[in-house]
Amino acid sequence: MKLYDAARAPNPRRVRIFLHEKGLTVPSEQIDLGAMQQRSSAFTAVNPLQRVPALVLDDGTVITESMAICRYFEAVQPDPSLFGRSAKEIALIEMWNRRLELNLYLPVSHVFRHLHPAMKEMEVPQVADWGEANKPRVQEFLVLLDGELGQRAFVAGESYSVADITGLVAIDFMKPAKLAVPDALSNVRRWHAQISARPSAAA
Ligand SMILES: N[C@@H](CCC(=O)N[C@@H](CS)C(=O)NCC(=O)O)C(=O)O
Repeated sequence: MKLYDAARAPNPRRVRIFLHEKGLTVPSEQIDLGAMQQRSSAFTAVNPLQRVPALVLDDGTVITESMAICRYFEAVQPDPSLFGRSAKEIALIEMWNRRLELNLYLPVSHVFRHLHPAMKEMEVPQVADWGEANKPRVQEFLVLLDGELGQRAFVAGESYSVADITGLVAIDFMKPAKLAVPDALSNVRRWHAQISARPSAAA
């Protein structure tokens, strides 16, 4: 088995945090996104979409998409559960993970990819207006999230889940995107501090 990883990129970090929470270690190979190694013919043969992470199983099966990789490991090792156990837990974790991906992670990523000079080569064409258009979307969703986090300890309930991993990575991705969580959103700040203190956050 081999995990194609990229040390500073947010999606591979979701998988690394997930593996750490599960207590799993997987052999990995770094893909240097700065050097555009994801576009090499060797890596394109692994993932024609030229994105990391990618997991290659011992039988040669390739799994891409961070959440598909996490689901694979959840099935291989169910404890601790990060996608939920009861029908209600599973649905709520899925709902919050999707909400965080679509309404926080993606807008932050559009801001970063369309406005940061370092992304000029990777994001073609860079559309500055699209980057700017996503800034208020980030702030609007954070306000909603702050209200939700006033009612419970973690995004999807009283237990840490994969939705918290997506949330942590999305909030940390705001820094290179030159975005910040407003001081007034104290529930988001408390939750972020709490999940950042878990050893897995350093993965
Ligand atoms: N939907 C994919 C997205 C993967 C993705 O966009 N990965 C980024 C790094 S965070 C990447 O490989 N970017 C390279 C590029 O844009 O050329 C997932 O969830 O894993």
